[in-house]
Amino acid sequence: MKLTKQAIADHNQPALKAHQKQFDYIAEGIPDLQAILQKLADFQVAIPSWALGSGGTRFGRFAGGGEPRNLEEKIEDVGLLHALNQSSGAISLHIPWDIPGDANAITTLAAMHGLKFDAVNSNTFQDQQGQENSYKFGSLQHVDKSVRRQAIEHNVEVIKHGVDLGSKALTVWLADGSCFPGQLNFRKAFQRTLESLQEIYAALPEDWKVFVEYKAFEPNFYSMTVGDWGQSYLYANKLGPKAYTLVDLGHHLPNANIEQIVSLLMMENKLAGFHFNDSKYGDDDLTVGSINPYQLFLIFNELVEGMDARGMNHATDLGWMIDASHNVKDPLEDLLQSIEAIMIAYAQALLVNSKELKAAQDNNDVVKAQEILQAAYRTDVRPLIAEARIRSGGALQPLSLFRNLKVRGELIRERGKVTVATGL
Ligand SMILES: [Mn+2]
Repeated sequence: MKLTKQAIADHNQPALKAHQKQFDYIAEGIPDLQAILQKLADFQVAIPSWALGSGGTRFGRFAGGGEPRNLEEKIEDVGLLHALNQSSGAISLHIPWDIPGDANAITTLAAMHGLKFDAVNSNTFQDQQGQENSYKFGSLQHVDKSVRRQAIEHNVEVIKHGVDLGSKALTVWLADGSCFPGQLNFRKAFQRTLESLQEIYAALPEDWKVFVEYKAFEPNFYSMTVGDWGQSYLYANKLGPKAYTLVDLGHHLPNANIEQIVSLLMMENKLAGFHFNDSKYGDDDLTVGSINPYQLFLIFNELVEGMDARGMNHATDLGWMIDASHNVKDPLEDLLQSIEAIMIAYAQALLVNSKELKAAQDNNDVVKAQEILQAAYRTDVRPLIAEARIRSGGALQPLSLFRNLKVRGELIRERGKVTVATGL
């Protein structure tokens, strides 16, 4: 299914007048309005190829139908999202779930939908059919050299697929760790992992980056070999200038101050970017902004402040990606909500009066500092985002249009009720 420009224009038309009124109201108080609208239009978030079907838990999976059956249909789905919101202009592939058969045909198809290929993701957290060695006791950390060799070669192969697609980064998330005290020598596991990562690093093309993602627990519940940002930073630092730390919002222990982590990683020029999601307890992979939108805003506030301090391009210098699972929602609707939440937090952060905040900080005016942050957070920025979106050719209300056009019903008609997308 492809959305026509006409369908979007027809949807926008009746609501334009009301939108204009709301937009004018908020626009009046923003001095650098055009610059902010441009930043919002430029900002793109990659959609992961594994998040286009229903997710599941270890207790069950409840598919909703019409799921993409192959990589081509996944690209089509991301194309739909991008046509609706003009902010999902990239796709992030997971290998081996989504190995492109014909890289040329796939890049052509993606370009037709206005999509680029974001970071490619390797998988050494599960065994694939016909695989020689098992990852039951880890991959890059494994005590057996032949297992490490297999995991290294897999990552090198993922880089090759990425090169064919025009990706510029490899994301490595390791399930490696231990479930019980005494199972593992922490220092030796770290050293083996580092040596393995060094071999992968050596295979990176000149203009590539490697993102080292950390996670506090799960699937290992006693120790994780890349368990927090400190460990990831150690690896990234030892590997070299092409290695960075990737922050996944759900990969921290409860109540971690993620915005402070972000700030310090940027200070050291070691922040790779983000996997966005939300959580209440652990790695819940819930819709971005559904549980703690204030935290998301505070993170974006640090991102904007830190990127501006370093003269970075907000849209291109860090990697922005969603990493979520959709267990009870339509995946595409969930992704539309997630992108909207990201854009809201970003827009609010752009509205923070940084000059006044700095003065408040320098004067130890704690009350004023809070007032400044919350004034931005409590601003309804949705008309700003909608304005940036329609200027780029997107829908005024993406979710409403998705529902009005009965997109899911159409996808079920095209693909069938019982389809299962590869992924989580
Ligand atoms: Mn992640």
